[in-house]
Amino acid sequence: MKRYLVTGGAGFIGSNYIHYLLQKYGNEVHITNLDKLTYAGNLENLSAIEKESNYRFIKGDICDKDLVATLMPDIDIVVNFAAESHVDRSIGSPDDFIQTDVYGAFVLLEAARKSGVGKFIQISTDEVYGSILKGSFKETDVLEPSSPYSASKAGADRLAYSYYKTYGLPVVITRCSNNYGPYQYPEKLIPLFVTNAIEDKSLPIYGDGKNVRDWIYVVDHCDAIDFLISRGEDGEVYNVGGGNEMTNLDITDLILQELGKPASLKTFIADRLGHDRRYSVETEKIQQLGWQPSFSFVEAIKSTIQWYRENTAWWEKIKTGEYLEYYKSHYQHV
Ligand code: NAD
Ligand code: TDX
Repeated sequence: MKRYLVTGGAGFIGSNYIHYLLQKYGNEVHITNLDKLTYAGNLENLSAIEKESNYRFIKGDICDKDLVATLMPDIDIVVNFAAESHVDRSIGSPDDFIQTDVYGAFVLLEAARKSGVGKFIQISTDEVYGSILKGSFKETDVLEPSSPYSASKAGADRLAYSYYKTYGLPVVITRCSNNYGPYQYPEKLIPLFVTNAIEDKSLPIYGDGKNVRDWIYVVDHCDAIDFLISRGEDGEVYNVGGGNEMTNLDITDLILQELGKPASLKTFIADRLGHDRRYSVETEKIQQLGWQPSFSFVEAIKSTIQWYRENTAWWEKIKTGEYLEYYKSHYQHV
């Protein structure tokens, strides 16, 4: 039996990953989910599996050295999703990003080194490269992160590498493009626009809406991580992408069309500070190993939109209180 420590497992990708592992491996895995339950952590994402005997949840901070040190000796594989993950919040208040994304990764790496875990997967991001107008970034390209979020992720990414290089910790680093799917917090583009459109609220498009992102279905990302745990080489970085580059306007139009809502909901607002124009990663390296995404964008985006239609209770509960405070202060002019 493989014993996993999944950090940030109550968030969007982490919770999808826990579902993926349990579906694929059943009792062959044991999962410890360590999550601080920040505004982005939601145990409802895991209610279907919370009673499984090979799953346990621990509410705690990856920066808590003592707690992490007690958990690590029982672990074979660490998958570090825990992070502050929203670029806009990192512009407003970067502190937590530096703390969790960099120092938290350090605490995990240090404990993993001391107890000799078999594999440490650092979930990095394509944003560490910064923006590229033409062509695509390779794993060997220079990192030029633009936001406090991406800079903190770049710090953790290289720190993880240093633990391989210096101490021989079996680290693998993934740099994935923009994920979409169920359980994504409705501050990110797709769930924000889908849920706003369902509520007939405006869709706040930054700048001219022509920024480009590559979109990957979250289950494909989970599958790539699983693939790299067995096939990835220690000390290596792997780009992961969906091969679906679209402008934000394309995504917005698609959402409106799918929901049968009017174009008048589109509202252009002031651009995000330091807004990266385009992200694009070359995925040859992971493809050479034998992995590629299996979900079609057309199908998966439809089923994602459908999921938010069918699970209004999940996001209506989120879009209250603190969320509304953030929304009002961030989107003042909408
Ligand atoms: P998310 O914000 O939905 O979830 C983050 C989770 O981490 C939450 O459950 C939160 O409670 C937890 N957390 C935060 N600080 C913590 C701490 N100090 N200790 C323990 N838990 C803590 O984020 P997500 O979109 O699921 O992203 C997960 C990871 O994947 C992040 O590392 C992110 O940088 C990376 N990533 C995300 C995307 C994307 O498109 N969403 C793409 C590439 C990489
Ligand atoms: O209200 C909005 N209006 C808008 O035009 C929001 C929230 C976003 N946008 C634009 C900004 C981006 O060009 O949509 C695009 C996507 O924005 P986000 O959903 O905030 O994602 P992004 O900034 O691309 O970062 C995401 O992908 C990489 C994740 O949030 C990161 O965690 C991940 O590392």
